[in-house]
Amino acid sequence: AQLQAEMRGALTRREFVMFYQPQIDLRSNKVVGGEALLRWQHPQHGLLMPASFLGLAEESGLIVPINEWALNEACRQGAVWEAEGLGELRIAVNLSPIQFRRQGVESLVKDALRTTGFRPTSLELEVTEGILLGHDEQIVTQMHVLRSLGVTLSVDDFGTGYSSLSYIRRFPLHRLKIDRSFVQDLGNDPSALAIVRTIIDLGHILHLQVLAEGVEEESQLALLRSEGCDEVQGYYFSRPIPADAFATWVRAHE
Ligand code: G
Ligand code: G
Ligand code: MN
Ligand code: NA
Repeated sequence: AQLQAEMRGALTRREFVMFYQPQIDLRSNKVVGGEALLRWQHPQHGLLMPASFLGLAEESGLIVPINEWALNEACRQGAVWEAEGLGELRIAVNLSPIQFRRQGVESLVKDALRTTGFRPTSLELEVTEGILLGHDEQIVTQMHVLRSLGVTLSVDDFGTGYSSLSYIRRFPLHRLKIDRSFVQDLGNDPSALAIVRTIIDLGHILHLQVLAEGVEEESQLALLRSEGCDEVQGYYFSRPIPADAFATWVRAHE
């Protein structure tokens, strides 16, 4: 309750920050983007991870203004990096299911792009399988509008939701993000390898790009490469880091 009360003022006190985690293309070995991840710089508790406050934010509805801020901040930062010549980086922003189910996610995104001047084709929105499961016509429509803006859509934590695969065809998606639980078991669990291989094949058959999350070891990277995975992100390359550290990392990686 304490934390929830404090969260109310946290936006105006500018206590939220975005961290970024590099995403690497396995063919070129270049950084192609970054996932924007929310952090709360709490005056007493220090840097808080989403796991410790997102639940509260969703319950209270504060997730809506917080995520609006997160989207705008990520677009603003993306535009700055582009102006600085850091390259055409794609920035991926997580959208909460609540945000997506509300009407007007398109105007939220349009406004963020307009006020920041960020290139729409450089913005990616990550949605969870849960959002897609409703088979909701309104959501399909919203996604088509987002896509018509040039924004891309990816499915986060793929493979962990309910395994109704029919939805994948119905939505204008660009990318599947293999959940890190499968990647972590790659070396020691044959079924994890089978699942990863299946997701990569499925994605490619449906003309989707496939990114593997949570890559921590060289051996995982080698397996993903040989299985034809398109992109990776994980501690092996970098943890999520503050914006200035991310820019430095990208320059050093070139
Ligand atoms: O770093 P990690 O602890 O950063 O993030 C954990 C989870 O928190 C992510 O998988 C993601 O689902 C969620 N998350 C991170 N940033 C955001 C954000 O800006 N908005 C929403 N809705 N979820 C986020
Ligand atoms: O949106 P989502 O669940 O995918 O956010 C990614 C989460 O995964 C964040 O909490 C991020 O900090 C975490 N993460 C990113 N790379 C790794 C990794 O290599 N290992 C582990 N254990 N977690 C990671
Ligand atoms: Mn994500
Ligand atoms: Na994930």
